[in-house]
Amino acid sequence: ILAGLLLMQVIAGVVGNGTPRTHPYSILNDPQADRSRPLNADFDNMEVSINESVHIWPMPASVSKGMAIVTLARDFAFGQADGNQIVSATLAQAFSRYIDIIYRPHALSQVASSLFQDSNIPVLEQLLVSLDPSTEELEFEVDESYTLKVPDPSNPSIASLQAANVYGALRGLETFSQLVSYHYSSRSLQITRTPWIITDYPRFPYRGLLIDTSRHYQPLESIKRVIDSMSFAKLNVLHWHIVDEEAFPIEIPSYPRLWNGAYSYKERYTTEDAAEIVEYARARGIHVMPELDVPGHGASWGIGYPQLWPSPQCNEPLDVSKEFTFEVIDGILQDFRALFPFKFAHLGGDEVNTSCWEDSPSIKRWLISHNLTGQDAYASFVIRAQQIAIKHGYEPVNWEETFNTFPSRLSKETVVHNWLESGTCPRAVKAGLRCIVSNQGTWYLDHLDVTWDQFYMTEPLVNITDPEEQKLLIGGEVCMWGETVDASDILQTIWPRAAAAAERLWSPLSITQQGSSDNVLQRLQSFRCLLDGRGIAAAPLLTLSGAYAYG
Ligand code: CP6
Repeated sequence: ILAGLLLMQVIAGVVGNGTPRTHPYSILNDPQADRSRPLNADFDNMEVSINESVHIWPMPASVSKGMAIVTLARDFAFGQADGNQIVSATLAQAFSRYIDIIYRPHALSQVASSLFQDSNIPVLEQLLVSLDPSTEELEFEVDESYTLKVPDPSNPSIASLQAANVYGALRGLETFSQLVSYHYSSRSLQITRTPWIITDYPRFPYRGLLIDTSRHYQPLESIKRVIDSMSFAKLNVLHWHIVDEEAFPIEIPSYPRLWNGAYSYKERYTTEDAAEIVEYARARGIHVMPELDVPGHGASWGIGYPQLWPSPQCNEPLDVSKEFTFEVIDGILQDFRALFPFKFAHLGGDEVNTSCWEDSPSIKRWLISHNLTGQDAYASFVIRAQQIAIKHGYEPVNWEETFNTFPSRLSKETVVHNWLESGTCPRAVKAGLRCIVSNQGTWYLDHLDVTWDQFYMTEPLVNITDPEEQKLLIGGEVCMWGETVDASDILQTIWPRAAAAAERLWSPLSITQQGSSDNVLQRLQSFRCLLDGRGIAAAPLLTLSGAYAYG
């Protein structure tokens, strides 16, 4: 029956709010509720002034707004502009998500359904989306631009959203949802400051967030909430640091004992789980980049395959002297290729201490016979892992130590991932390599003393002036390492500070370079409330004493 209903909606070309919603926890269902007081009396003094600017986060590239107002029709719906076109499955899903988002806090609209549509205010019946013929495939650098008009001048009862493809449309739907607010006394959903004309596109194609499921396992539902919240901030790459020395939680069919290194049988991801995460993210315009951090962070691999350990006293870096080590990497990357369609795979390469190799007699003999120092062997390990990744169709990303130690040996396809020094990306792009900024001083979310404005003020292009070099800086990523967070606190540790970086990565420099002013703070406060309203725990920006939270 559900499938039939959905099909009918798809045939009709719209997915919308045909019937008014009730909320299971509505005051209407509460036998204790005091019904003697008119509800609107409680809320009238909370009326939002029509002159108050509507807050959008991250700020679009170009915004023009007016002084009028529209109210959403009771049966407001999303649709595709060309009625003959079949609604894309991705778009149809997004329509239903955004109808839920727009209506979720408004159970009270039921109370006075006769007032729901204020006849003095123009009514917006539909948001119609037009897409150029497009692919549903989520490719890196897919065009995420859109133009949103509310209402459309050609027809005041509709809003229009134009995008090159469904992924631009997703960004535009998010912006549209941020324009809608609940108007208490009339019990209506309104968009103030119309007409809006918003033209928007991202500043950088790579806007990432790292999560780490090795230090603490994250249940699928926790990862999905992270993905939901990323889409609200227009972040588009989930860097999944799946495995590290503490635990190996993912199933690798080619080497089925690897996930013996998980914390427990429950704290693991099957290949189906991973595929579910990838599809969940894709439907929200988010790429998933898996990481295999070699050779330094691999101790957990040896739980299932102890021959990967250099010696009983030395569990990492992985044994550089054995062919088996590279066979396992080959098997993992082959299995990854079937699960993770993103063009990049992250191969780690950070924090490699080679003294352990030199202390292991068999590896020391191997080093001598191959005339290699520990550092040489580190470089050749990373290069070989890169070649395996490239063979499987991935372009490799590596942490900056690889570039800092042996820049000329890295594949030209390498993306350097900064974390240590602010000068790394300027040097990497000068050397012709692409680079991602994750400055640990300002973009590491596990550093709780770093404030939102430090996140906001981190400029990826600092000290990169040549336009050709600027193009190689593909974006940035905030990092939520897992040592101190699990499902109980990951969201409020990520948010709202990650949002500050998200605006830096999405909005034009002309907007963010004006700095972390009170205006920006107010808008970020609104975004934090929006997250909380959507069920995403986001921490307060201000404490009650007025000091900034986080330092
Ligand atoms: N794990 C891995 C980590 C870190 C890195 N790699 C890390 C280092 C320093 C800080 C935070 C995280 N926990 N595999 C560095 C890229 Cl402050």
